[in-house]
Amino acid sequence: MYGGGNTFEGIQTESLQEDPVQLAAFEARIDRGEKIEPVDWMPQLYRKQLIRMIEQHAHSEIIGALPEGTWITRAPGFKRKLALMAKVQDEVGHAQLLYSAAETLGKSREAMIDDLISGKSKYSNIFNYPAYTWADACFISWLVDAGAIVNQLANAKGSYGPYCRALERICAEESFHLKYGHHCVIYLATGTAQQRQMFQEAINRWWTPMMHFFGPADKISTHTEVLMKWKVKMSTNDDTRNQFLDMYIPKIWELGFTIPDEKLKKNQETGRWDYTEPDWEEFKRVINGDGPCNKERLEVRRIAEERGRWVRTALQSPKAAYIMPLA
Ligand code: FAQ
Repeated sequence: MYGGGNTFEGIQTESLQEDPVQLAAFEARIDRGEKIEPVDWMPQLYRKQLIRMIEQHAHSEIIGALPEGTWITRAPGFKRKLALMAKVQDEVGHAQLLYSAAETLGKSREAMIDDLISGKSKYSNIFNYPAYTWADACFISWLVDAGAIVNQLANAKGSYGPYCRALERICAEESFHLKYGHHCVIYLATGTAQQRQMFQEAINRWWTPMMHFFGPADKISTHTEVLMKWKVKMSTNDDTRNQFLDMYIPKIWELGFTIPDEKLKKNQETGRWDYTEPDWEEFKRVINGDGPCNKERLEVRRIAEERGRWVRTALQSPKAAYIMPLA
């Protein structure tokens, strides 16, 4: 098992006591493909796992806005600036939808943000890497969004109503991001030798984090089994990774770029992709706070939280609106 055993917040995942009659009725509803709503009975572990996963997803959207956000002022041309600004705004909007979905399960938004800033909660590994060049920003808009869509389209058919509805809306917006990202990459791919080289270097930098993005290999994943049983996760990490490779490797190769993995090829017998197992020790370090940009990302969030406090206070108290600072 990955991450130190089958515990969740100190609770043995397999020993939570539930009323067997209620549990059986709940599982029958899941098997029939019904949606579970906030007012419905649900096992404690289902609730906890959903909070963990939706909260991590929300944090990923809000932190995910940062590497691309730094490119808004430097994007090449007015139209690219406008499009990127809209995309970054969308990502922050996705976080709002997801925090609202997680709140229906009983954890407050403030508690979630506190856990993000203190490092208690995780967020996607991939946003802890720097976007050095415009081509890095294009890689994120095309391929990271593509990976997110593969994962989210599957999970939108899952069992928890508020999360699935949020994912449907998010996927619709992500599809525009994907088109935008693809357009940016085609432009580089059909540009000068230097532009092509820039994107090739971005692929080389981002390939390992991209392989990590779908989560640890199934044989070392902690939560997949229970999440699949209760249809929170609709595809295992390896299956989602494979689906992404199936859809996007041909597109990358078609543009004449290479992937920095000599073992990467479609295995005709298994119908799946063979690849070099990405370094899971690096993954573990990055998701636990020791990636190239973790400290910077959380510091930006902490400052934003601090600077925005007076706005939240003002919104909660109409009187405070009259004593807001001017700057
Ligand atoms: N990064 O047992 P599993 C986006 C952790 S949205 C960091 O396999 P699980 C949009 C995991 O939490 C991107 N940590 O976990 C966008 C657990 O640790 P814990 C986010 C990861 O939950 C695009 C441990 O490893 N998408 O990109 C990662 O069954 C462009 C064991 O792993 C979602 O969150 C990771 N990649 O499967 C924004 C989708 N993978 O909690 C801006 C919803 C695993 O025990 C620009 N989430 N860990 O301490 C999921 O589908 C699942 O949670 C997985 C992980 C598949 C991410």
